[in-house]
Amino acid sequence: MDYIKNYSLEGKVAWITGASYGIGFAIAKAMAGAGAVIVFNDIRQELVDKGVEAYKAEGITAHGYVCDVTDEDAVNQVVETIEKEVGTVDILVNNAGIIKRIPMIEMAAKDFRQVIDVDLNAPFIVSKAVIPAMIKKGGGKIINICSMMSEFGRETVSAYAAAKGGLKMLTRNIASEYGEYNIQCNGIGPGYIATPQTAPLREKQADGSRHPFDQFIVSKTPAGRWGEAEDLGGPAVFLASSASDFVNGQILYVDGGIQAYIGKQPS
Ligand code: NAP
Ligand code: GCO
Repeated sequence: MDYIKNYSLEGKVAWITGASYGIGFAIAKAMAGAGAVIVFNDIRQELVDKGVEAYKAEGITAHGYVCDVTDEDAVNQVVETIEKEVGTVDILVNNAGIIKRIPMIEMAAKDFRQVIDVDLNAPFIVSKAVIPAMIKKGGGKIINICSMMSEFGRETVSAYAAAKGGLKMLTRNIASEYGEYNIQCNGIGPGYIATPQTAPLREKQADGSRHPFDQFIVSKTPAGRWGEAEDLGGPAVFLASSASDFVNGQILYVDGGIQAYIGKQPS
């Protein structure tokens, strides 16, 4: 039997939120490579247009929509449009996310709320919008992009850690509540990945030396490097495919081993 077929996404519609670039873009590329039809959204038309071009450069005809994932009416509208223009969403990747690195006692409540809104409320809104059609269709896959901050805290990321910790439990609750409808909901917990979101943590210092956080992460990661967005493609295809039909409510950490390692003694 051709076992690799279990990893095929042929004929599936995959919606990766906020996937004009970064991790979402890499996951969409991998899913397209496994046969999925790609749908993505971003907040601004120019970013959607840029994203469509970027996918085209990879030989992918992606369907792009302008949609702020925190806006429930806009999300419900775009789901209706996707279902008309592309088809029922079989695979949802709640990828869109923001971070604000501010010491907690200096953080304005509105900033805290905005991070929670994008990183936790939006996955609730988008999942709620696609689950009814998944139930009608006989099943579906939801993948929430969690984080190491679903498990750990660190200075200046209180809102983000609270959101990603909540997203871990939302993942488990969707798995619990909708597993009987053949819907599997799992999370991917990336380690430290080289994308625009983490660019400030890798910026060269004035004297040309590496950012202290860059050195810290590399010394804490057995793989001895930052992750690339492409490192997440394979795990995402696995969780989107029938090869993972009995995997539910799990967070798959893709972190180069950072959570297993005490860290290299500073030289
Ligand atoms: P990124 O480069 O900042 O990309 C985030 C994407 O989300 C952008 O396309 C952004 O669009 C979109 N987005 C933000 N707010 C949105 C909204 N309200 N509606 C629609 N789209 C929105 O981040 P990334 O590094 O690729 O991260 C992607 C996901 O992985 C996030 O959930 C992040 O928390 C998570 N993650 C990242 C890392 C890492 O090390 N990079 C590690 C663990 C988890 P705009 O450009 O229009 O804002
Ligand atoms: C930070 C980073 C991390 C990564 C990621 C780690 O400031 O600590 O942005 O939060 O984005 O979430 O898994």
